[in-house]
Amino acid sequence: MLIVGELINTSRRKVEAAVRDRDADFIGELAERQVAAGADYVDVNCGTLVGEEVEALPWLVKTVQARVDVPLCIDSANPEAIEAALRVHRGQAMVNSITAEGDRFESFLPLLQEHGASVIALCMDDQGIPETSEQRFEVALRLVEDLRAAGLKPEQIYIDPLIRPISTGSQFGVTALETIQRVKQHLNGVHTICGLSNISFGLPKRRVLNMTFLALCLSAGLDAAIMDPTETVNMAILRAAEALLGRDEYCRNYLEAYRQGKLSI
Ligand code: THG
Repeated sequence: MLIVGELINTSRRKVEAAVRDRDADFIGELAERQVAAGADYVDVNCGTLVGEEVEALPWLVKTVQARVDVPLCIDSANPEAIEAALRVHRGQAMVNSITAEGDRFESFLPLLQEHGASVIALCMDDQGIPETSEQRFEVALRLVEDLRAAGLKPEQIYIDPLIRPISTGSQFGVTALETIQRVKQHLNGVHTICGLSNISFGLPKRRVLNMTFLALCLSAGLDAAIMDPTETVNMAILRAAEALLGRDEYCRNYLEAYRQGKLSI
């Protein structure tokens, strides 16, 4: 399971202040803590800084990569900000995200081709986010066909079913899980990813829902998660679920996590 650390996001007030002040220590430390906790990628998102992303996003990339040696998940809807960030990124970045919306697809595609980046593809198009898993899979299929026709390999593509809170629709958990299953079953080599914490929005004891949903997603075949790796409960559930689902040979990662004291819940 690939872990994308989500904490460097200006929707969090302290992060927004740090990015505005160009506080490299604060951002660097947040990156280090996530990588030490097990993040394989670090997400960088400054979407709340409207009109400033084109300068702020490449600053984030340089600041994070000065402190940690992992590739970044470059999280923006703005193609100019993505381009500026890709220009300064070292290694193979993950672009977060393309969609099947006509304008968004057209503007992001050449950036992926030029930089050889991986990409998260959201199950939405010009009609919005489809209601059912059948319809979300149809969008995923179209995205994969179009990305492959443009030269991307299946392994470079991460389909995100899009998680909507179960407080706003009781079937939204099932819809996401079914979409993950369909992609894994029908699209050979294509990866799945999702942001976990949205599932519990508007409900109490969110960690209970988040960790249970993480286990269910793993069972459905999820390959990667955008999450808070410093949340020890999630990491413990993750290692346990991997071991139980035969995704951890000789329970090696589970035992290693135990030795490092990382299985406390
Ligand atoms: N899919 C993809 N990208 C994504 C998401 C997704 N990027 C953004 C988001 N969803 C995942 N990232 C975050 C980052 C921070 C928080 C949640 C998700 C967070 N939230 C606080 C909370 O939930 O309590 C609220 C913010 C605060 O601290 O005030 O921290 O789904 N491809």
